[in-house]
Amino acid sequence: MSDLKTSDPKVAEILEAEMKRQAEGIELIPSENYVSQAVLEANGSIFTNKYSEGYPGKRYYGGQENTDRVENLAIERAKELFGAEHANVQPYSGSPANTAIYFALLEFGDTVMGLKLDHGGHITHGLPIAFSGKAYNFVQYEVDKETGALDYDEIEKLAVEHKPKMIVAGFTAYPRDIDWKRFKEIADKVGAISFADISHTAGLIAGKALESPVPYFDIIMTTTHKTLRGPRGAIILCKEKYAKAINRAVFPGLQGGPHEHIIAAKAVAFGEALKPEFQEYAAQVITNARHLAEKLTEHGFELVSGGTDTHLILVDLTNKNVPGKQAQVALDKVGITLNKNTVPFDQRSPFDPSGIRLGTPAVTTRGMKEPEMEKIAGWIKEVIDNIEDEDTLTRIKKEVEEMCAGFPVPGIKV
Ligand code: DSN
Repeated sequence: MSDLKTSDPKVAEILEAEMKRQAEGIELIPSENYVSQAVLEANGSIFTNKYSEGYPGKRYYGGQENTDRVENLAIERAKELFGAEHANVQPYSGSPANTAIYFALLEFGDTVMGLKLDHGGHITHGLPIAFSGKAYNFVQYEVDKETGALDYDEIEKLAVEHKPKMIVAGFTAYPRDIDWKRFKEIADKVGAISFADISHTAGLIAGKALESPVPYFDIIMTTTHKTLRGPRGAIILCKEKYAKAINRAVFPGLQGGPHEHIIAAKAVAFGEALKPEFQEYAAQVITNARHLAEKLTEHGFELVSGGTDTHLILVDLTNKNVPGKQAQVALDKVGITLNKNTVPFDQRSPFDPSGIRLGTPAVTTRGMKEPEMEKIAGWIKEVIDNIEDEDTLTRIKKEVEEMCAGFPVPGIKV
């Protein structure tokens, strides 16, 4: 950062502080990860200088010989990675990508089914105060109260009753694997378009650790910065018959110029995910999550659905008498970062919910394995049991830093 340090020491200092925070702490937010130095370099590249409205071969500005090459490379790698017929790599992020999908395939007011936010869905899956919930007639399905898992018979019943034009199978706080085939059968039964939002698990699917919806579903969207370990952004994959509508909805329907520096970084990340070692990574993410879940359970924590099949764990802290917000703040103090989260049928507010959400994509990127998961579970227990004991928190912070020093973060030299 030598140029930045000279030209803008204030910003350089903030970036250095953030590097230190990322390197010295344990990142358990399940939607976060550490990208490689190569992804960082493409992300911070001179493509940020270039406008390229349109698509490769059909742009509205000159000087596109290199943007076309990099965008085509990202498209081809995305298709290969997921076995998809068509890929659009331009969406700025998950929410605009989901909005583009609705805009491409629905009329305002159409009936759509999506998982309720506090049951593990997303704001773009029909939250009443969000654009999705206002523009479309969303029918929200829930998880089962007893098991905390999806009840496919109930989803089928709702679909038969409401005859949605689209069914969204998308998840941001759901720890279990998805039966894509069953979802598709339900969609087919009522003539609905099937749309999978795999933002959280895309890296595990690309790494062949979880089953893919691509063979079954019409449309798939994923962000690129979670388990997929790329830059912040999104892609849309679909069957060829939807390609034209999707492309038109992304540009010019919703977006202007694509961010080609991000697209270059997406190409790099897809290239990395195509390598065999990414499959080892994906498998270890799940092994780590299962181990962490097991240890947390041994420490008396109640996990929604009883465990995990993925990278993500949702803990209901009600039995510990500690609200999610207080837990998040105390864990932040020791350098363990996770997020407060509602649990299904939560009696508390989303600003101070009953649960915490955590996951293993970032710690696995650093090379942490089962022994480290055991330590992390122990520290979480100690913090929750001694939430106001500053001495304990100070000691744990030091232990966390000592462990982290042995696991460098890609792209960060502290
Ligand atoms: N904000 C993302 C997450 O943390 O899951 C979803 O968009």
